[in-house]
Amino acid sequence: MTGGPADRLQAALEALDARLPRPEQFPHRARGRWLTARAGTALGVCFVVCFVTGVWSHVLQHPPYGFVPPSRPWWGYALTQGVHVTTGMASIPLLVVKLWSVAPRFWRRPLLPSSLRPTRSALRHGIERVSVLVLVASAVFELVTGVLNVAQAYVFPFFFPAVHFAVAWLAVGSMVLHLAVQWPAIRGGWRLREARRLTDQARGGLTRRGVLGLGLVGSAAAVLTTVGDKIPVLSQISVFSQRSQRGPQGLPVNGLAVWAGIDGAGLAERWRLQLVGPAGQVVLDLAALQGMTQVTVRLPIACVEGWSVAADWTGVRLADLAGLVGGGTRAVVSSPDPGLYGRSEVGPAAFADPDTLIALQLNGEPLALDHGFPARLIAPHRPGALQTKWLDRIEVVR
Ligand SMILES: Nc1nc2c(c(=O)[nH]1)N[C@H]1C(S)=C(S)[C@@H](COP(=O)(O)O)O[C@H]1N2
Ligand SMILES: [Mo]
Repeated sequence: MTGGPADRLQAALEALDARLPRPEQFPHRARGRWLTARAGTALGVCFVVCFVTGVWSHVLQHPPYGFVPPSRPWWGYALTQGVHVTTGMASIPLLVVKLWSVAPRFWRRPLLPSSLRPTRSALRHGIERVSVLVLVASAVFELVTGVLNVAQAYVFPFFFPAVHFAVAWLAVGSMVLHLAVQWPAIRGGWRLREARRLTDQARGGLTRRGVLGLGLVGSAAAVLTTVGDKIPVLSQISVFSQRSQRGPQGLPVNGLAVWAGIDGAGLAERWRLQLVGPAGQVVLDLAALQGMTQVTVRLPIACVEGWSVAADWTGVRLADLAGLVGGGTRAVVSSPDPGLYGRSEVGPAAFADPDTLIALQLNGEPLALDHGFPARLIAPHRPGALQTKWLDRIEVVR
């Protein structure tokens, strides 16, 4: 009899293995490749669309060096971000069904390394398990942080956009790996037509069609209950999206004046806009801006949270103002708001766009204080976060 530490460890592992559950202990007639392949494909399609629109949204909000964000089509950001948030919401019930359908497989053997000497197949098995773990963890992380952000519950101890973006690559990378490994099983699952033989325990309960239907109906419900924040006719049934009509002048507010330290008392008289450009500096008061050519455009505020609401904006073209200080190709606009969105850059396409305004009015009235009184930026195809409010300085760059 050998009683070395290696043997004792081996015996302990085997004992533990015998006590842990096995996949066969969780039978259900709906579980199996038929359901997994279909729920997984629907989830995969949602995830890919969500990823692509998310990357585009990220690049528009944080343009990498040398990239010029296009200013057309004017509805581009509202569409991409609307699709991003909607496909994310649609993914949640599909992910629940997909995980339910494969969950017992977590207990597949070998669960623990059966020997201390790793074999090639044990290694392959281990890598596959770790990649599934990364996929599930990153997918759940993306959906949870996304929902919290949309709900404006900023509970994260990290900068949401950077982390949500980084983890998305982890999710997509492990999804590609997962697809490659599971490709035969997915194809097999789609080809399965005839009913499988059922074990006695597995009878009863929902059929696989029933569970898949539940996932798809849940997905449609998730979309319908949230999409009203960008499609006004659906706002009545979209109980989870009451953001569409809140706020003064029929427009939701993101970033209150009090948070930004903006005091409205006597602001109209006190306020000055400092314009700096290649030809020098000009300081304008509100009357001077109102005396310039006024233009009205209809453009949405399209927030990263997925809501978008269009409005009529009236003000002075950025290019006209830039002309007062020698013109240029781009600008940095800023406000006294010390927060993250207190300033933004206007790239060459937006700078030259005739619809890019320093808006003084919203829907025919002077801007409400919370919408950026006395002056804010409004530009086409621009993330809401970059439609900077309470401007007091514009720096024109050649
Ligand atoms: N100075 C400043 N501008 C800002 C913000 C802010 O917090 N401070 N919030 C931004 C965000 S995230 C959005 S979605 C829009 C919302 O504009 P609204 O409040 O007029 O709807 O303003 C943007 N401009
Ligand atoms: Mo926003």
